[in-house]
Amino acid sequence: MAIAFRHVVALAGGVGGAKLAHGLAQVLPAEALTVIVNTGDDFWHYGLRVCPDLDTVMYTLGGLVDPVNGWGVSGDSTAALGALARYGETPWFRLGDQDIATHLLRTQALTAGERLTEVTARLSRALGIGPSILPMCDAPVATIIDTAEHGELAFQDYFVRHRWQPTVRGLRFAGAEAAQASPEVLAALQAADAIVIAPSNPWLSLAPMLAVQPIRALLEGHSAPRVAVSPIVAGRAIKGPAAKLMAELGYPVTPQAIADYYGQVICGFVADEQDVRVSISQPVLHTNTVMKSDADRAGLASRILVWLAELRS
Ligand code: FO1
Repeated sequence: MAIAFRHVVALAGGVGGAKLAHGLAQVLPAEALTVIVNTGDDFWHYGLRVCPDLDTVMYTLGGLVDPVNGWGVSGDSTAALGALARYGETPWFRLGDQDIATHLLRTQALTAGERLTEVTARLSRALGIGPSILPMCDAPVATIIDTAEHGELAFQDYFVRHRWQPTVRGLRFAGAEAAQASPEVLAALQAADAIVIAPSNPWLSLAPMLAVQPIRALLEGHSAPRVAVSPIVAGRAIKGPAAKLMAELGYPVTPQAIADYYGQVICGFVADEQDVRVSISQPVLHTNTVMKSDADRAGLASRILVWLAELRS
């Protein structure tokens, strides 16, 4: 496929975002792709700085990711967790032994004063990854979930410890008001000639990014074509709590509600072919968005790029 773009920026959260980023990486030259990743789910765990969405994107583009979970390293052992249990700990967050190496190096670098952007670039390069992977910002931002049952929960407490079962009443992004997009994120967005919002959870993965100054304003005023891919297909989330959370926050569980939520951030919307009957007010591309194989990822990425080129002209 002849690629009509010099610099595509993808905004991604966890597993769904990483799959589309991998599709784009298969069809674009490495220097033509930057993936900006949510860090609102980052947290400190046993003294280590863990950045699950960043690592999910890094392991996916590096060909290391666990194909069943979609996160963590394929074939990883859990000896460290077993050793923690020997001390009476109840490890609720499954950190694999190889994964811990990433957190050790990142924590060491951050403690020595390196920026998260810099250490992420170094780790990605070491894994042989060509496209740029950028955290949304260098300052810590923490997604906090207000739940009916437990009040406010830190993101991973809600997502993993409570298996996203508590009822969500609201969300906030602690630290976002003081955080600024990094110079690398600003440069990537300014140079972008096409922007793709991956089928990540709009409230949990994209909203933290849009809360970091000046990402929303840059997107809303951007001259490049900008599309979002629906994480909701036929009334259900492909993975994770998107459908449940939308219902709890009072939204209809439809692709239209997602498109409305993004508003001026996008100028086109990609909905699944199963949702052809759903009315969507933006220009819409109906296609298969369910990515079961590497070929599905590349196929979806190609179709989106072709459509972006049409939107531009
Ligand atoms: N998700 C789980 O559901 N359970 C886990 O124990 C878990 C561990 C984990 C370790 C490293 C990592 O990079 C991701 C991990 N995830 C786990 C996924 C992660 O919590 C979520 O996918 C994201 O934070 C939401 O996008």
